Amino acid sequence: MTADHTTADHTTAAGAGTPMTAEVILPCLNEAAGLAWVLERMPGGYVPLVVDNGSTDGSAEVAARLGARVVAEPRRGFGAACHAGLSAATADVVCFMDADASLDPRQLPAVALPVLDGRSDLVLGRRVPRERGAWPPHARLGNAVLARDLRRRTGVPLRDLGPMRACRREPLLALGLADRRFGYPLEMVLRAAAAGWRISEVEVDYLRREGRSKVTGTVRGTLRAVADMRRALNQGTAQPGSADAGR
Ligand SMILES: Nc1nc2c(ncn2[C@@H]2O[C@H](COP(=O)(O)OP(=O)(O)OP(=O)(O)O)[C@@H](O)[C@H]2O)c(=O)[nH]1
Ligand SMILES: [Mg+2]
Repeated sequence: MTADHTTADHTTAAGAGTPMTAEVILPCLNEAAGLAWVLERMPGGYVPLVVDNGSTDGSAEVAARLGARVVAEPRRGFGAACHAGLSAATADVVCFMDADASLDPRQLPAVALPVLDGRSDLVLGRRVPRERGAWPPHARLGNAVLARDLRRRTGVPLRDLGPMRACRREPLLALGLADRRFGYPLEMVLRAAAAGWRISEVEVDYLRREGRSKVTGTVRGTLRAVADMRRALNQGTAQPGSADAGR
C-alpha cells in the first residue's frame, strides 16, 4: 500500500441505499490488492459494477464481499471487460474507471456532472500524476503522441486518453464499439466524435497503482497497448482481440 492508499477496514461498498446516479464499470483482472480502497470510496449514488476478467487472485470474491455487483467476462481483454460491463449495466449514465487504485472514485462526480447536466456527451478524466511512479515516462509519452494524433484527426481537444470516463449508456451501446483490447478507449472517442458527440475533459489525480503492473509498468505491455490504440486510430475500428489480449 502506498501512503495515499492507506485504508481502514470497510465491509460494504459506499452508496448502498442511495438512488443510482450512475453505474461505475470497473474492468478487473487480478486487482484484489486495490479493490477495497476503490470500492470504499464510491460516492453515494455511484454504483460499482466489477467485471471480473478471469482473475485468479480472488478479486471477484473481494468485490462481492464489499457489496459490489460482479459480472464475469471470461474473454480476456480490456475492451472485452468494458463491453461486458456496458452490456450488463442498466443506469442511464455509466462511468468507467480502472480497478487498480490508480484513480480515486471520489472524483467520479466531477467527471459525470457535465454528462448528467447535459453539457457534454462524453467526459474523460485527464490524468495528473500525484505520486512518483504513477505514470512511467514511456507510457505518458505514448499516450501523449496518440492523443495528439487523435486531436489532429478529429479536432477533439483531448490531452489524455484517460480511463476514467462518463457518458450515457444507450448512445454508447449504439456506437457499436468493436475493439476488445486496449483500442477500446480510443475507438470510443473516434466513434463518438464521428457521431457528433460533445467531448470534454476534466482533470483527475493519477496515483500509483496497487498490485503488480501489467501494462504501463513494462515496456512490452506499453508497446502492446500503444499498438492496439494505433490500430484503432488507423482503422477507425480495430479487430476484436485475441484471447491473451493485454496480458
Ligand atoms: N491489462 C489488462 N487489464 C485488464 C484486462 N481486463 C481487465 N483489465 C483491467 O483493466 C484496468 C486497466 O488495466 P491496467 O493493467 O491497470 O492497465 P494500465 O493502467 O495501462 O497499466 P498498469 O496499471 O501499469 O498495469 C485494470 O483495472 C485491469 O484489472 C486485461 O485483459 N488486461
Ligand atoms: Mg493501471
